This record gives sequence, C-alpha cells and structure tokens, in this order.
Amino acid sequence: MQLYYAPHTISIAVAIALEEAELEYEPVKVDFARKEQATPAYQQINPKGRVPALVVDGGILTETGALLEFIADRAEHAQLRPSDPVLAARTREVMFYLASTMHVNHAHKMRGARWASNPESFKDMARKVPETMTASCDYISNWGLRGPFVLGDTVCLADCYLFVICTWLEGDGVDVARFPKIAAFMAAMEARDSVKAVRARNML
Ligand SMILES: N[C@@H](CCC(=O)N[C@@H](CS)C(=O)NCC(=O)O)C(=O)O
Repeated sequence: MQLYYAPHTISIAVAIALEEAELEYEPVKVDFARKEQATPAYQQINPKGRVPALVVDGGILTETGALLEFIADRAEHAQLRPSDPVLAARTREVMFYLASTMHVNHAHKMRGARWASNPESFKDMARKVPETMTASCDYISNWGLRGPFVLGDTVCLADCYLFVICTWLEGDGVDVARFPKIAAFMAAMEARDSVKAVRARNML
C-alpha cells in the first residue's frame, strides 16, 4: 500500500492506524508548500486535491474514515473496530463527528476561501476557531472519551483520528489545560509504538 500524506495533517491518522494494525505501507509525501495537492498529477490520485489517499490492490481510496475502516477490515486481529454493533457504532459516531464537525471547525482557520470570497470573511472565520474548537473539546471530553480512550480502555479507529486532531488544538487557540481528559488521552497515545513510529518518520 502507498499512503499519500502531508505531515501534521489528518492523513497521519491513517498512518497511525496502519502502525497499530502492523500493516506495511510506503509513505508518499505530498508537498503542500509547493501546492502539490493541486497539481493535475496529484489529482489523478485524489481528484479532491486532499490527503490522505491510499493506493491498495484494486484501486485508490480516499476519505480518512473510509481508509480507517478499510484498515480495520484488513487487520481484524488488531481489533481496531469492535465486532459488537453498539461499540462499532460508537466508534463511527466519534469518527463522523470528527470528520463533519471538528475537522471542519479547524479548517476555518486556514481554508476560509472554501466558504467565502471576501478576505475579511476569512479573518472573521479564523477568529471563531478557538471558540468552535473549544466547544468540540467540551463534547469530546464529556461524551467522546468513555475512558482513557474513546471506547474506554482499548484503542480503536476513532482514537487514531482524534489524536491527530488534538495535535492541532494549541495552534487553534484552545486552552488544553482546561481539558485534563484530553491531555491524558494525548499522553496515552504518545506512549504507543504507533505514534512513536510516525514521529520517527517525521510525519507528525
Ligand atoms: N474529508 C477529508 C478531508 C481531507 C482534508 O481536508 N485534508 C486536508 C489536510 S488536513 C488537505 O488535504 N488539505 C489540502 C488543501 O485544502 O489544499 C478526509 O478526511 O479525508
């Protein structure tokens, strides 16, 4: 498998899950500084001009949540998505929230041009990010984390996803000290071999 990624982006959630599942992959860096994601060559890989993209036998897959689910299916031994239907849905509940709300809140800091044309509007959207990301942290802290991790004591797909988004919090103006459960989650994830491996590869 080849993972198209850019450092510090949501694509690293996929790298962490691949490491958790002990699946081999070749990381392929997309150079955002040179806007490589917008080139016709990269858009052959992902027509949306985003990372991640995962090249697998049978095609190219995009969307973080879909890739994480693919990894869970490829590596059932890793138990990254429980077979119990309620716990599987709980895993997806958090992932869908991250994809549809928390990641989108974060994107308003740098990517205002997706939603407006007037540069003043970009500034207004960016000013709102500390507030919306703090509201997301309230939700994650009170409801998303059922224990040290999303499902309690064991790591699932949603933890890989949440961890990367939490690495953005300080830069988004969130006072992380207000959220001791999130700080403890971050420390627990940092201690895992999966996160150490992606840090060793300078992906995070
Ligand atoms: N819903 C997509 C969002 C992917 C996404 O927005 N990735 C960002 C990095 S965090 C990106 O590639 N941005 C490049 C750009 O906007 O030019 C997913 O989760 O895969």
